[in-house]
This record gives sequence, structure tokens and C-alpha cells, in this order.
Amino acid sequence: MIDGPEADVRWMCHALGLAARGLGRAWPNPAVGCVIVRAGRVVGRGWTQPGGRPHAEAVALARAGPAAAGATAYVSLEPCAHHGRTPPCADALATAGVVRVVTPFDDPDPRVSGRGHARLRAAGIAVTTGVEAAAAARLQRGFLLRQTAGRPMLTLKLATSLDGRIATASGESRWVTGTASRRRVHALRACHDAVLVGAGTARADDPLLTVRGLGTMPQPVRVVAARGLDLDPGGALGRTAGASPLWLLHDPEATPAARSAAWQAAGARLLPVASGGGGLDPAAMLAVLGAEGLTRVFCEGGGTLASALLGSGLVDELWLFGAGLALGEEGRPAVGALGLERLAEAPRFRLLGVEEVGEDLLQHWERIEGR
Ligand code: AOF
Ligand code: ZN
Repeated sequence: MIDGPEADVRWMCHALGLAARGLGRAWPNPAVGCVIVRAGRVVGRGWTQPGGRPHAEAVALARAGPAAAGATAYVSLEPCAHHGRTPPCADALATAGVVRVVTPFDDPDPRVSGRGHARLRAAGIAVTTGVEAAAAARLQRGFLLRQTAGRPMLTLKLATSLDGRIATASGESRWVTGTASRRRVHALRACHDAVLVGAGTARADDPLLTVRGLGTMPQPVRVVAARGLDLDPGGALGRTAGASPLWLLHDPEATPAARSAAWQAAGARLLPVASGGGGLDPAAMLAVLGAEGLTRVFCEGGGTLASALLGSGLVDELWLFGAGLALGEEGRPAVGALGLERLAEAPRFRLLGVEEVGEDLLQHWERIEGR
């Protein structure tokens, strides 16, 4: 089928697949995908380039050249209507002779918000919107949340034993899940703008938090939530702060001046956040990261940070790696206390997918809104 609603769904799914290639690299902009189709054939494909420019439509139009005349463009977000470093994509599509544009929804960016669709219609282009809106909202959730709620999307990763533990009582945790799962974690890091851990995990694991084993690529920002900066600047994070960005969220009122100075000297960026409930306030942490431009944050624990984020209803997606071993009640739980008394108060998630990863089981969940 060349035209019609089924073709629209198929090509929009293709555009979403292209959009996914920019996840983790396009921030603070959205990762958008665009496919240009003429007479049932793809004549141009594009996705948002690192740092957010060029936009997806510009890349796809450049590929299509004169073949864009008379074609339909499928774009995973409303084309822009504002003048940035290049003219608006809505105008570029019209100039190229595109006759129809298909999108999932309006762009919430106040510079666009319906003006892109209006500009296209004013140029005589047929516009169809509402195509694959749910899938597009899930893929571009980070950008949409930053625009509408001022915070990035938060993904939580948990790697646990069969009984939900992440370490033995002594803290031994290195090899709970297998090598295939660890590779997968690196791929998940790569499609986020930043990796976040709590200070306890940074002290216990001395992690690097970089993406490794997947070739050269832009690295996610490394973020540690450490209220009083109780971390050793001589550890792996401090030693690499000059090479790969390291941001430390802390409460200046709980931080000795000498520690701030030591971390600044090591090359870390310090971001002040208010305290709340014994640690840093979870909503304030995400607001600060959103203000810095982050759209997708990948939290790898530990249990205290995980419970603070879960308890505040801020975990948007969850990846649960389950390994075939039992660590017992004496093991360390993946999630600290939530202070729940009733099941009705528990944060709840909807299953998005299940896979075997090596010898482990991987589950992907999304928060059920309002929980
Ligand atoms: C992108 N990539 O493929 C599309 C975007 O800062 P600017 O001028 O690059 O504009 C960013 C806005 O452009 C962004 O918030 C969104 O509204 C719109 N579309 N942005 O980075 C793209 N199509
Ligand atoms: Zn644009």
C-alpha cells in the first residue's frame, strides 16, 4: 500500500526508528527522525545530529535533493517554525516542494507549538497529525517532559538477584548479573544524556560511569548526588573529571568548603540543590538537571537514591536485570525504605517488554501516570 493510514503508520514507525539514533546525543534538543517518501519509495532519511543541529528534516531534505518535490515527509515531531542557526524546517519543506507532512503531535516548545503546522498549511501543504502519537511520546518523553515539567525523563536501572538484592551483606556486588547484561547497560547509558548514581554507590564501587565497548561516541554526562560531597577526589571519577564531564549535585550548606574546593580543582562541576527528607530533594535534583539542558537521565542506584526517586513518583521508566541467584534477607536491597503502609500507595509500573539477556532476564517497565 502506497498511501493511506496503514502506510502513514508504517512510515512514521520508520521515522521513530531514525529518531532513536539521536537519543543521548541531541540534548538539550529533541531527537527527531524524518523520512521523505515519494511514490512509495524512500528518497531521504535524517535524524537530529549531535547537539541538536542540523535538525532531522534538514538532513533528510539534503539527502533527497530534487526528489523531495511532490513527496510526503514523515517527521516524529512538528517541524519547527522559528529561525535558529538555519531557517525554519517548515519553510525548508515547503521550498523543497514537499506536498504532504505527517506528524504525531504539536511541538510543546513555545517557539513552535502549532506554528509549524500552520506555516505548512499556509504554504498549501496537506498536514496529517496524530499518527503514532503514543509511540512518539514514549520515544521523545525526555524532551516533552523537559518542555512541560522542566525536568528530564528519569530511567532507573536495577540489577538484582532473584530475591531483589543487589549485594551481599558485606557489599560484594560485582558479578550479580552476567557479561551480556553489563554490555546492555552500556548501550542503555549511551542512549541517555547523563548517568546518575548516589554517593554511597560512588564510594562502594568507585565506578567510571562511562560508555565502554561500543566504539567512539559522545559520552553521557556523569552525575553523582552527594549531599555533603563525601567522596574521595582521588577515586576513578575524580581522576577522569578533566576527560569526561562530571557534575556533582550537593547541598552547599552541608558541604565543607575544602571539599568543594578539592572537587572543583579536580575538574568537576558543582551544582547546588536543596536538601529535603535527609538527602537531596529528588524533584529539586531533576529540576536542576533539566535547567542544565538534560532530557534523559539514567540512574544506576544505589538503594537510597532509588527509593527517594521511586517514592517521589519520578521514575518514568525502569529496566530490571534479574540474575539467577538468591542472596537472602541479609543481602542489600535494590530499593531502600519507601515508608508505605498500603498497597494503594505503591508506585506502579506497566510492562513494556521482557527479554533474555545472556543468562539474565531483562524487564522494561514504565510508570503508570498518577502513581
Ligand atoms: C531539533 N532537532 O530535528 C527538530 C527540532 O535550538 P534550535 O534552534 O536548534 O531549535 C530547537 C527546537 O527545534 C526544538 O526545541 C524543537 O522545538 C524544534 N525541532 N529540534 O533539535 C530536530 N526538528
Ligand atoms: Zn527544525
